[in-house]
Amino acid sequence: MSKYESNSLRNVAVVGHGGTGKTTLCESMLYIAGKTDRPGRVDEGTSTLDFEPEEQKRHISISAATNFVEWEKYKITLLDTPGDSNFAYDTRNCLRVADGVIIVIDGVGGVEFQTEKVWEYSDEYQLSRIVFINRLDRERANFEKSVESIKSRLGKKVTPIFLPIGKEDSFNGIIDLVNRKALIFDDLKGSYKTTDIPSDMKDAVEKSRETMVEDIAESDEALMDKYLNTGDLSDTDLVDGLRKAVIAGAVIPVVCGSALKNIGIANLINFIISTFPSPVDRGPVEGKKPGKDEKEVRKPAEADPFSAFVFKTIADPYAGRLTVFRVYSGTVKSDSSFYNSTRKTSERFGNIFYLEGKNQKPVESLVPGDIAAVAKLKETATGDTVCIEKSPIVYNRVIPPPPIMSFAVSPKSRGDEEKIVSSINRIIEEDPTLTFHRDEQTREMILSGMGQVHIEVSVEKMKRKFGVEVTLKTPKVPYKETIKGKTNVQGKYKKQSGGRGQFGDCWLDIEPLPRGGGFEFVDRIVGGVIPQQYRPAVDKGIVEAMAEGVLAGYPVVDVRVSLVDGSYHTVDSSEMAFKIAGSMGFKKGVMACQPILLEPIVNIDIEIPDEYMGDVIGDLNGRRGKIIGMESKGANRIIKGQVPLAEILRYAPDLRSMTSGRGTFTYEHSHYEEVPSFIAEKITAESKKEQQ
Ligand SMILES: Nc1nc2c(ncn2[C@@H]2O[C@H](COP(=O)(O)OP(=O)(O)OP(=O)(O)O)[C@@H](O)[C@H]2O)c(=O)[nH]1
Ligand SMILES: [Mg+2]
Repeated sequence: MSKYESNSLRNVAVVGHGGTGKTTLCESMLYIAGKTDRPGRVDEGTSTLDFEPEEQKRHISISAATNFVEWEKYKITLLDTPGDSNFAYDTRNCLRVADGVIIVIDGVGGVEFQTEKVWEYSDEYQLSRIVFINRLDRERANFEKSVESIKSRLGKKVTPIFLPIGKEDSFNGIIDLVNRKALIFDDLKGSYKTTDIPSDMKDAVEKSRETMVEDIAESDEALMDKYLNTGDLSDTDLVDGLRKAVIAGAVIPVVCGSALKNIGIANLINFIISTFPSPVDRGPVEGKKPGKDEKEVRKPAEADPFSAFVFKTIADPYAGRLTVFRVYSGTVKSDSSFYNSTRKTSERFGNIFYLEGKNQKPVESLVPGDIAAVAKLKETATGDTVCIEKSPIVYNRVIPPPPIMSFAVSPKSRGDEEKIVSSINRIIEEDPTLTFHRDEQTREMILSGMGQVHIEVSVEKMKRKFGVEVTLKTPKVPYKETIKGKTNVQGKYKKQSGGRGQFGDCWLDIEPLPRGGGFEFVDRIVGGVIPQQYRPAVDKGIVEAMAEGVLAGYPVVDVRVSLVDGSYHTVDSSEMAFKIAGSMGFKKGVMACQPILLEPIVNIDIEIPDEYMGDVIGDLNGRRGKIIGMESKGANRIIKGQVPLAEILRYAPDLRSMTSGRGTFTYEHSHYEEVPSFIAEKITAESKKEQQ
């Protein structure tokens, strides 16, 4: 039996802009709930949640981490997510399985761009939220301004439930508007004394309370009637009404505190329990029958067949793979067999445990809503559903965003290529936003991801976990070559010096094809001037010559070559001789056809707030980009354009700094276009240098 009932579970994702104090807030909750002896500190590397060396080195969260606190009969599972947009996929997966979300806002910075993003994600999953205005002890922190920024940028449904007492350095308590109590925190341990409301705050408190009561009353007709009749609501009405309103998404309460000074934390924990839905409150969840479009529903009940969703995978060099999942229905015990309905395979569950940061706490069985992990599953990956084979269901996964930045990776020590491939594959297991392929043309191993930090961190992880060191380089651009003119050319190969000679002779018509036309070989020989058996050899010789163009050694494309004439020798002619003749003729002919360089052009969609339009468009012009269209998306603009790949190899960090991190973009290959001659000259010269 699980120690908990589904009713007493709260699954809470802690999200927000980078550095707003999410991890510190979780550490503070762990400390206040008596789980740790002292609060873990991100900056000192003692956080139980930012436990990975890559996080400790940078003092940021890179990977979502899980821990839980017990409070009375409740178990609150905390999903501490990274704020950096490089790692937003992990954050989204946590939101996918959470029942409530705490949006942490910095009391100095107010709403920032990543706050808007996590707000959107929370809308997408229809999650109940609480906004926590943190870091109110900092200089220039301003509660009222922060609330204003939430109202203007995120929506009007927010209503303060706590007010801060004191400012900046002297911020030392909160007022609970529901019961009109002032709580003064006089040490850093989170303990507090309850006092009367300071006299200079009485008016402000009454005003804020009235707004809060109105907001809560408006969410429910019965409450509204009561409010209109009596002019107030009882504490119980407020608490119950608030819970309903938060679960329905009609009200978003704003609370405040200081995670670093443990102010307002116990109150936040109480508030989570009293307002956030349990898995049971969230009700049945929808999925599909495997491979079909038919709906399938599961209730958060132990009697329903077991189903769970995998939202995270951790590659551990020693313990193997760790799979983190949320149970949606039914129960599961350690040491049982299960069915992966996404991959249609069976998996054996060994020991199940709760995660406590990097530590694991074994648990015998789980109930609906529980979040837990299991080691050593063979095939199950992030986004998969596991369930009972007899009653299969597949839940929607979070689609990984397409990569936006690539690097060429090469081993630091020779002979490590094999190891690179296997360790990259293991890192990809835990992070599907990384992709890896070998470029056929440039022969480089390309690692792509969400930005520079993402790739750098992944490479550090590879070194730490699997002992492989690589160097990162900007990838080569897969240029191609083609021709603009036509010619008729002879390719002749003749070697007659005693014994059997070599003789092949062909006349070729070479002409350009439209972009994307590839290569066409046309046999127009009449009267058998070249016998049938030698003609395919000419084709082969040309294809070989096309692999390395005459300008800069890039593959030649978009040409048609017609074999129109030639001659042969009854004894000395061979396939080999005609192959060489074809290749010679082609190389010579291309020189006479105005060879040019082609470069890949990508379609790019850039989403930015309006105020950056001028800068971003100007910059795009500087990158030889063309703007094709413009669209609006909420308060943002989407610029649709085309730009040479060579110009956006480092666009991810550039756009980030141009827009203070608020711009995002995606791109995909579109087509090839001629490289302007002043650039082509440089590329040709460089490639000649390299070839030497
Ligand atoms: N003054 C003050 N500093 C705080 C408070 N909460 C967090 N910090 C500091 O803010 C910095 C960032 O805190 P984190 O907890 O790492 O923030 P985060 O939101 O988890 O950051 P990411 O996970 O990287 O997005 C650290 O230096 C914390 O010590 C607070 O209430 N007051
Ligand atoms: Mg963090």
